Amino acid sequence: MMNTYQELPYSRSDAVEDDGPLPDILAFADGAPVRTAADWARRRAEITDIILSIEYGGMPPALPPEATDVELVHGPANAFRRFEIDGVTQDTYYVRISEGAEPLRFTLTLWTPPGDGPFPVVLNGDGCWSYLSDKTGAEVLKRGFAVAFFNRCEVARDRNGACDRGIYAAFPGAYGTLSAWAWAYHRAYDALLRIPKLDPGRVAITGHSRGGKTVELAGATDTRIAAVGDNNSGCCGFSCHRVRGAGSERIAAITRNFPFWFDKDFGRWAGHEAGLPFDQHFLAALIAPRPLLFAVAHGDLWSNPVGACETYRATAPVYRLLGAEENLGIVFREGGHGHLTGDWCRFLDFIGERMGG
Ligand code: GTR
Repeated sequence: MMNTYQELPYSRSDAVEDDGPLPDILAFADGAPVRTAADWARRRAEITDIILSIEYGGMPPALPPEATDVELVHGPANAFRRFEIDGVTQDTYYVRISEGAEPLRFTLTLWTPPGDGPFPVVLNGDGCWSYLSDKTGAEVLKRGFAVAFFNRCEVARDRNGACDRGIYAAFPGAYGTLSAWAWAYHRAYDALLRIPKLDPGRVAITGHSRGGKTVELAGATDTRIAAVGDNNSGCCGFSCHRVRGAGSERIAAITRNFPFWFDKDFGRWAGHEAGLPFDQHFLAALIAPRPLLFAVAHGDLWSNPVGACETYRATAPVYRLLGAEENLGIVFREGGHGHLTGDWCRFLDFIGERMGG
């Protein structure tokens, strides 16, 4: 199911705007080549600093798992009888983070398949739009995964000028909201550690659009996350800044409409993409060698399918260096922007093959 380099449906010549070569990911900032996995570990640290500071405004403080606690507020309830899957339980938890200047809490719901586990988990934080449909949940459960979901906007609002609330009141800082949401995934992971029957070594995360940008960043900044499914993330997610197909979003538009998602100075790069010391392959490569799937819709021009192919091509050498080329995937479907049950199923097939389900 995974497209290989040769099968990608778009080439660079499909771009309507091309700002030139991408920064070489397998060369250190001083030009020295990255040849081995040990070299990559050092290059990885360099790349993390570059992209986090310029694009996302850094991250909120890293916390030890003990700083996050869970309280069961409802459950277990028997769910999913109508899908003829017997024995699925639904539990609802408050997740509390205690170490900040203000208390912080969000709600996490968990569906667990029948049996003793330990179960692999798919975690999704896009509840601000809609929680997972039962139809999608049934597909996840049938494949033997537990599914956990929450609303990332309970941690950081998706609004301009909300920088004194939620996480920003608990942990003041200059990080953008995408970083705050990524951090929420890390705390949700800490919460899962407290819940029996789950396998902490097999937690995959998936999200859509701005939620896709979020899961890439969350996977890039926490190696405990076993796999990432980036659905239609586009600009500042899986799509290359320098190579843009017709109708693509650019840094100028995204930083005008959503300045609070990013470092406060990121908008300065609008129109100066050629000079950026990174491109989005830097973010994707931070997930290597763990499984990473880009899900692209041909009709979602705003998310720049041509640029997604470029990011894929530019990330592949890192996966190759680490002997995990099969773990970088890209899939395409007809139609427009959306996180459809079919998109979930393709991600589940991808991770099922790679981390078991
Ligand atoms: C758009 C934004 C995109 C994408 C999308 C979404 O308005 O420009 O980058 O994030 O929202 O999240 O649905």
